[in-house]
Amino acid sequence: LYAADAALAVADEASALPEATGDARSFRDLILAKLTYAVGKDPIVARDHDWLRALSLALRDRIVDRWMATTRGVYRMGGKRVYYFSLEFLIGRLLKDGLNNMGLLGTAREALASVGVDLDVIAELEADAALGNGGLGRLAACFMESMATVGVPAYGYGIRYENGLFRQNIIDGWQTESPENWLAYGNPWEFPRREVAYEIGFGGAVEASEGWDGSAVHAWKPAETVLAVAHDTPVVGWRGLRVNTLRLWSARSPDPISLDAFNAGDHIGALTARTKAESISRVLYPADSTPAGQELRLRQEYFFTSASLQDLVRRHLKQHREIRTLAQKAAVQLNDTHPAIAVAELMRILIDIHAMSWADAFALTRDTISYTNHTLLPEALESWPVPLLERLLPRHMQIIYAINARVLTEARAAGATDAMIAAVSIIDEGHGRRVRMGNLAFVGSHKVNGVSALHSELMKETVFRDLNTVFPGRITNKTNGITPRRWLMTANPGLAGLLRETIGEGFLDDAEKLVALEPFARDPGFQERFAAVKHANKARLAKTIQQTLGLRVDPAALFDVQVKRMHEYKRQLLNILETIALYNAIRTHPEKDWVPRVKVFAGKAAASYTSAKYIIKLINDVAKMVNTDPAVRNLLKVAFLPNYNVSLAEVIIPAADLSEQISTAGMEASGTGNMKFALNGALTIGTLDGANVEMRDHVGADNIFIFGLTAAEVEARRAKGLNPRANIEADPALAEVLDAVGSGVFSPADPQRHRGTVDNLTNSDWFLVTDDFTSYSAMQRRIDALWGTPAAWREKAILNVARMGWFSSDRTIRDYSDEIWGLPTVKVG
Ligand code: CJB
Repeated sequence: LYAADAALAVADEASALPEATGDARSFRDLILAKLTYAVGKDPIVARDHDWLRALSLALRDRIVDRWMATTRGVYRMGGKRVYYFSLEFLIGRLLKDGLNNMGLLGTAREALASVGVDLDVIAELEADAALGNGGLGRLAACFMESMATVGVPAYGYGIRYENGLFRQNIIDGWQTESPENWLAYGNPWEFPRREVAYEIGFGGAVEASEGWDGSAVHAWKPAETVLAVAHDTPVVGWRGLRVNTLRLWSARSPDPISLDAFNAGDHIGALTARTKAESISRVLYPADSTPAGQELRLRQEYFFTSASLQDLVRRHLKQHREIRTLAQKAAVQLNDTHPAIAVAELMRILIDIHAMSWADAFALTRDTISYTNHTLLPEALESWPVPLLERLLPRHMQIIYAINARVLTEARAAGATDAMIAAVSIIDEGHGRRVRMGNLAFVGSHKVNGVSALHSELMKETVFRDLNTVFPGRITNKTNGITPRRWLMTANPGLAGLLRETIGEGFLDDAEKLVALEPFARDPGFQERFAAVKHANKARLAKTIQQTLGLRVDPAALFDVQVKRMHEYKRQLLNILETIALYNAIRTHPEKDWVPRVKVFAGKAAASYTSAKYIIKLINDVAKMVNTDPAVRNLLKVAFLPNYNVSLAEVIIPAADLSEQISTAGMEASGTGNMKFALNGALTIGTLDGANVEMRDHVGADNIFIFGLTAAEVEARRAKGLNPRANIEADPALAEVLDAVGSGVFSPADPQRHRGTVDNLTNSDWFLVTDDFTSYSAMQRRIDALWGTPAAWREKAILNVARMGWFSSDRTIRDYSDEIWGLPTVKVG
């Protein structure tokens, strides 16, 4: 091979390069062949990006072999497939995860070393695929990996956004947004399938006629058509045993250009229709828990839902010939309400295209679909104005009315009162007639799940109280999980290596085997090694902080971390206010034995979310003052790292000592960051919210720091009327902090800057920051005390790692398979 010879010549010259052996040698040859023939570069002049592409393509070849074997096997078995419908897949980088799952990490490292390339250096160049906003999107990515791991034949269906989540820049402490461009260097993982394209209609009218038996037949004649073109990415499971498909749709115009307009000299106008069509898959909506409310968003939702349903129905008919068996062969999981229009679209396909009766079609739809709810926040419950739906999807609006009429009849028969009828109705008559997508998803599903035990119970009492009465037993819980391949093995190779040496390899295949670590929790020798791994991870994060912020932090300090989307209910504000209280205390009592802390924050605010942006600014204002104040003598540092994403999370999480999970109880549906931190040996300070509750049950109440009001207490206080002024009066430290912030101590150039934030806390405080401040602060001081006894701290940290196995997304997927999808799973390893 010419390329190999050339590279070897290079290697010869640099005689210090190690020789590759065995598998590494053949993998090196594959990489060199890719570099030469697919990238078109001579190894002598290849740059890091070229090596990255060559390596990715080499790995992809190996994955594709398994992919085809899996796909063929699934077809031959003729069993059920899962279709995970999600508007978001926050997958991040794929190279290291793919290498790890294929067992090629060491091989690739050696192969590259033999040609003078450092795997870690080129891996950093891979774009971070941010096709999601936060937890919901990352959950979908973890689920895809776990489905491949536990042997659930699955397709993920979503949108191939050309621009993922915006880049966050911090300029003078303020967040600004710029477009993200993950496809700039191409995407080595995807296979465009130009031949797999579906027509997606919008607008127009419905023509009704009489069928052969006198029944009404409806034909929708859309005014506009857009093409959905498939792009497939293989998703490889642990040990490379099975590979599933992530199929993302890209929008194309059926008419790329209006030649008449072009020839008439209107060169821009000739492209208008195309631009409009393609705008559907242009950009991910930067909305997290707040509805975008734009027509384009509804178009995106229908676009990917319709394409996905058309695709799976086609696959089903091709293999099984008979539409009536759909629910036996296909389970459609709706990730939040974003694809809820699937209920009406599947009904349309079954009735209008396959001529099914209403009753049969509805039974089949319900048996096929299930729905996951991710939030109780009222502003996040999607609803669309009836006139908009009528205009954009006229046939679907008819179907929704018809579904609703039957649901309301059913509800009446079950004894529903007028108030209950109003609550279960798909149409909200109270706010200018809107279609409630949550209710549509609920009535069209056989199971509706929440994402933690607490959240699922609250669903029954709040958003879906009356629907739960009319359809008892439909709501179920599936506590979220995280994939330990990405969040332990590849993000924290130091810890994974130590665990392998200590308890063997069993935990790699079954995370619950991490319990074997328990006997080592108090072992001084093991504690030392465990602490050394943590220290190395902290040194790495310290380097990142130095490089991005020019701030020096000491890896020996307590690293106290809150990273997640910026949201008032997540209460980054509580954290920074307590940080200020600590700052004040250090200044007042410099003689005390303070524990050195580094406060790390990262997270994006939705572009339109003003109060969240002010919280970012406040954190940065505080950082500026604290970090340069000689009086604090390095006892406190504050770092806000810009542009939080999956790759940054992989650096931050393994380096944390303390994980902040401090949402107002009852408001965080589950959280998944909380699980990632604990699995990596951080202790949690948190409220009894979301999955924190179950984490406490698993790790033990002694090994987690729970403070603050419970969900029931929060509700009671809100019902009685909040009284932030009384809270502030009762805690002088809090009063001092609010005085300082409100009067501009941290913003001397603009003293009024944070007045609004303080006024809001003083006058309303919907998120109960002032109610929980005192207990939060007290808990932080207890944490300081524990830090002073390293053996006790380490014991708890090790027990967290040992007991977090249950939170593997493999367990979550097994639960979905058993209780919602009706599918078998396999043991790994
Ligand atoms: N979640 O990320 C989002 N976006 C939303 O619009 C609504 C909810 C989050 O989903 C995660 C996965 O279930 C949860 O862990 C998290 O609590 C929730 O906020």
